[in-house]
Amino acid sequence: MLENLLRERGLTKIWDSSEICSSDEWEKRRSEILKLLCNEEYGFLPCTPDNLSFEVLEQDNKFCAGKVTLNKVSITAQFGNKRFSFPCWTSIPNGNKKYPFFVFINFRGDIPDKYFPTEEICDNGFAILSFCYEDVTSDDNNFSDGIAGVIYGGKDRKDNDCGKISMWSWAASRVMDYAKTLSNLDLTKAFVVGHSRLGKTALLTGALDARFACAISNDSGCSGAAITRGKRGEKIKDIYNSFPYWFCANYKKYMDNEHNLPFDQHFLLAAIAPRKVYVASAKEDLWADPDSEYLSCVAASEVYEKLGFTGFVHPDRLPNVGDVFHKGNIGYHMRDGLHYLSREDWLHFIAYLKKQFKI
Ligand code: GTR
Repeated sequence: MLENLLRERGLTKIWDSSEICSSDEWEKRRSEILKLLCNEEYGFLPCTPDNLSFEVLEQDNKFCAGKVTLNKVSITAQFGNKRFSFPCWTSIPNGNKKYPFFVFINFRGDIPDKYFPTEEICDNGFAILSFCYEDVTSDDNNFSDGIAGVIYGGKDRKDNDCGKISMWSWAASRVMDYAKTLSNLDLTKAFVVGHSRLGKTALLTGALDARFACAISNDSGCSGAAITRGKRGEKIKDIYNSFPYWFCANYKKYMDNEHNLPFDQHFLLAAIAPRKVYVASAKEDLWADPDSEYLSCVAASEVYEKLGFTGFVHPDRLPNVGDVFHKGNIGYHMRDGLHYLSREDWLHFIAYLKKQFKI
């Protein structure tokens, strides 16, 4: 059944050959895919800073009844004679271990937050490093503030120059740079997470930055996890008209013209392979289109299988509320309810990671 649905959508193949591929061959194809995604959709990321520095601004080692240390840290990137700083918060359990950790791209800096059950995450043995996306650059057409000001400095944005999603993703990688300086984190178990526009950002981060062992997108929808061709709810035309600054200028060519995209969003999921990717959907999030998010997982599975790994383990039907598919390198659940990053979503992410990484 699903094979027919994918055929009807007219998806572009990720990998022409039907044969198993070596990891070198895949890395070559993967870098072509990343170039395509940056060139046509998100824009190329800001250049690497000449220098990075970190400063702990505040510390509370009695957070969560004394179980967790919460630090506020300033991350500063130096580009020639320009500097840019943004705050990040680290919540790390107080035990004597190396903790697996989330890099969480959030809408707010608050801890805890409605999208962010800090104590429960830490009680489950995970640390969490979070930042507020608008501390990196504003969520609007202003390209003169934050990191955007450093990159563009008053210049116009054109063609494949980065949009805001790329900049938020750049910041998530800088948080990973900071994580590398901490001795109580397990760097082999780093997971990037985001919801909605920040779920799109988490997927791009996982695709571009191989230090993340899993990228988790919650309700990321259009230009995130969801297949664009044949998608219901939000389409490229809607998203580009409302949020042109999230993307590069080239993306507007595909408004009402999805069939000419030289890829579809399953390429973004597959670009994370052989590392893991997780897609979470909510039944009533029709603007995101849960069926299209699911079909993307089905289509991306091809790459894992050709690499000799388990891809997406799922039945041959569309998803239902309560489905939890945690057996493969592509993890998935669909819960009831609306567009939201709920505690229920976090508990599924945690269960998947515990199972897959033997945490
Ligand atoms: C919507 C947008 C979606 C989604 C959402 C969000 O308005 O159309 O693609 O990203 O915003 O980020 O909350």
